[in-house]
Amino acid sequence: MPGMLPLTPQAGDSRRTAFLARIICLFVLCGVGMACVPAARAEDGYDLWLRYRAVEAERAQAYPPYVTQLVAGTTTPTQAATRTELMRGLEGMLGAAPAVAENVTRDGALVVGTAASSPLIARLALDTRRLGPEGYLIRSTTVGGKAVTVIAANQDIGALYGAFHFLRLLQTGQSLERVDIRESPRVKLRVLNHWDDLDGHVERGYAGASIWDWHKLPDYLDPRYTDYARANASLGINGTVLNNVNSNALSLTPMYLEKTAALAGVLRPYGIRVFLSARFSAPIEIGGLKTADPLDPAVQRWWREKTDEIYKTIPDFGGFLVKANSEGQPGPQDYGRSHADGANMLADALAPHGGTVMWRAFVYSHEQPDDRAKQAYSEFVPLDGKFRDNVMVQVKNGAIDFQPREPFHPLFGAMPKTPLMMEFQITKEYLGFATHLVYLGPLFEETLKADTRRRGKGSTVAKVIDGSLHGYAITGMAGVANIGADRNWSGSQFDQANWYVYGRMAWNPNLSSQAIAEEWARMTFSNDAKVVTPIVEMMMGSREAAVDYMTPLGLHHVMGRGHHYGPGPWISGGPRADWTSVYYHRASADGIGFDRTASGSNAVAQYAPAVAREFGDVRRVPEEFLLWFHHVPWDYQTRSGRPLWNELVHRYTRGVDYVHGMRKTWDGLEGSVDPERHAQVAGFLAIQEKEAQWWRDASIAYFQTFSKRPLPEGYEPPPHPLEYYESLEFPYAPGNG
Ligand code: GCV
Repeated sequence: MPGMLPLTPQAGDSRRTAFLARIICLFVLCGVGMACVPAARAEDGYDLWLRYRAVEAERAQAYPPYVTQLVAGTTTPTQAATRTELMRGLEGMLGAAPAVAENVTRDGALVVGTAASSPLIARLALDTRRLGPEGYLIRSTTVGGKAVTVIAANQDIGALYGAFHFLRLLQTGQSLERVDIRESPRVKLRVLNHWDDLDGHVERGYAGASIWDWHKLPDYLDPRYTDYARANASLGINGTVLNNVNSNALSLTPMYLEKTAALAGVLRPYGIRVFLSARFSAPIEIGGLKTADPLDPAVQRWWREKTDEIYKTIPDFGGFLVKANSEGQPGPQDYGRSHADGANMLADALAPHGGTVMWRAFVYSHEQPDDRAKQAYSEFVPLDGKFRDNVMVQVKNGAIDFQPREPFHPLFGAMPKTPLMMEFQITKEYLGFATHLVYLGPLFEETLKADTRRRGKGSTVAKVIDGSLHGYAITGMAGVANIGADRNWSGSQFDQANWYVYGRMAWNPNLSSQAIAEEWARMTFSNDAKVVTPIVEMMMGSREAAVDYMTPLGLHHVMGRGHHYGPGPWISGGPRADWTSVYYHRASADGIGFDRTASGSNAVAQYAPAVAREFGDVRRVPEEFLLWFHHVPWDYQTRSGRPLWNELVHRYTRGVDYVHGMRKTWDGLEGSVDPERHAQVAGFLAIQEKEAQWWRDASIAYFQTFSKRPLPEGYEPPPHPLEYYESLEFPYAPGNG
C-alpha cells in the first residue's frame, strides 16, 4: 500500500500543537500505548469497516498534527453528515475530536467543502472541473501560511465521499503528509438491489430478515437506516432498490410510497436515491385496468400518473427496476410486445422527472426451446438501439445465474447502442450462503477484466460497464445485496467484504480485488501485518477453493433444487429441464460437459469471433471453462497430464484442503482478533469444512456412477454410498422462495 505512515514523526514538524499533547496525555492516562488499543475488545461486526478504533500508539503521534482543526460547513444535511462522520472517525481513532473552527487559525486544519459552501475553498481556486458532481480531491496545501489538508468537491456529496476517503487513509495506516488525491467515479449509477419482500423475507438472503421494517415505517425510522446509508456512502453507492425484483404491486400504493419516502429522507443526505422494482402487471393489480399491455394508452396513462404521484412524494426518486417475462413474472411478451416496448413505456413516464429504467436481461422463455445460456442474447441483441435514452439493460455477469464461475455474459460488448449495466450477486446464493468464507472480489475482477474482443483486444467488460467502449451516456452497476437484520449485517463477518468490494469496484471497476481485500482487512480487523497478510491470503484463494469443491472445470448449476443448498448433481425431472442439474452437466458413460460448440447448442457463436474460436476449441478453451463449453470423455487428458476423471477428483479434494488450511490460519489468529468475531468465523469455517467435504464426496459418488473409474491413488473414497447423499433433504434451507 503506497504512502504508509512513517512510524516516527518528523523532527521539528511545525504542526505539532497542543492537540498532540492532549492526545499523548490521553494515551498516557490510559496506561501505556497499546493498552488503549482495544484490539481484543468484543465486537459483533455491527460497525462494519467503519469501526474507527483507536490507532496504534505509534501512529497516534503522527496523525494529530494533520487534524488539529476542522473547518467544514453544516448548512445542508449532507454537510452536517460529513462533519459528524469526520468528528466521529477522528475522535474514535485519535482519542479526541479536532476543534471545530470557522477559519484556519492553526497548522494542521482540515478544510472540507465546495466552492459554494466554503469561501475558503473558493479562494483556493482548486481545479475541480474534471471531478464531476461526485468526485473530490484531497490535497495538502497552505492557507494564510498555515499547513492544511483540503477536501474539496463540486457538490456536497463529493465532499462526503472525500471525507470517507480521508478517514480511510487513517484507518489503513497511510501517511497524511503531502497528500494529493483526485477521485471521481467511473460508473454513474452504483446501486444495491435488495431482494426484500414486504413481509420481511429476503429472497436469497442469509442475514436474517429484511432491514426495512415496513410495518413501522414511516413513523419509526430505525437508526440502523442511517448506518446503512453511512456504510454505502463510504463506498460511493448512490442508489438502492428497496424491494425484490419478484415484486409486489403493493409497493406502488400510496401507503407504501409514504414509507419509501420516509426511507428516502434518511438516505438522501448520503447521496443515495431510492428506486423501486415495478411489477409489470401493477395496472391490473392495483390500477383496476383489464390489461398491462404497454402499447395500450390507458396503461401508459396509468404509469404516467403513478410516476407523477411517486415524484410528488419522492422528488429525487431514481426510477424502476424490472424483471419481466422471466421465471413467471409478468411482462410485455404476455401481450406480444417486446422488452423494448415495455421498458420504453416506463421510460417515457420517468423521463420528465429524470428517472431511469433498469430493465433486466435475466430472461428465459417459458417454453425453453434452446440452451438457456443463449436466451438473453437472442432476445435482446435484436433490440439494440430500440430503447429510450433513459433505459439501461441490466445484465448478470454470466449467462446462467451467478454460478461460482461463469464465462462473461455474451451480451457484454454486443449491444453498442444500449447502455448495459452489470448485475453482480453479493449474496451467496450459489456460493455456500453466509457460512462459507468466499471472497467475491476475484470473481468480480475476473468478469470485469474479461476481454469481449468486440472492438479488438482490450475491449474488456469493465470498458463496457464504464461506458468507454461504446460511449454510453449512462452507466451503472448493480449488486444484489447480502444485507439483513443480523447484527453483523451480512450474515457473517467475511461477507461484509463482499458488500465492500462490490461498492469499491462499482466506483472504479479497474481496482484490484487484492488491494481491496487488504484495505478491508485493515479497516475491519487490524493494521498489523501479522493479521492482514494471512487474512488477505485466505480471502484471495477462497473463491477458487469454492469453485474446486463445488463446480470444478466449468461444471455449473449442480446445487440442491430450489434452495440451492449443497450438492445435487443428480437433480432431474420436474417442471423444466433447465431447472435440473443433469441438463447442465450431461454426464453419461461417454463423458461429461455441455457441448456449446457448433456441434452442440453453438452458444459460443454469441461471442465475438476471436472469443468464440477460443472457447469453441477444446485445446484452447481456458480449462476452468472446459465443461461449460465441451462434452469430453472421462479419459480426456487435461493440461496437468491427468485424465479428466482424476483431475476432477483432484480439484474437488484440493478445494476441501484449502478450507482445512483456512481453518488452521484462522486458529492461528486467536488472540489477534477480538474473541466474539473470532469465534463466529471459526464456527462458520468448521461448517464450511464439513460442507466442502460433503460437496466433494457427494459429487464424486455421483459422477463415479458414470465414469466407472476408481479414485486415483491417495484420494479417499466418499464415506457413504450415493443413496445417502441423494436422500438428504433441506426443506427449510434459508432464502428460498
Ligand atoms: C429474484 C435466480 C434466483 C431467484 C432470483 C432470480 C433472478 O433464479 O434463484 O431467486 O429471483 O435468479 O435473478 O431474478
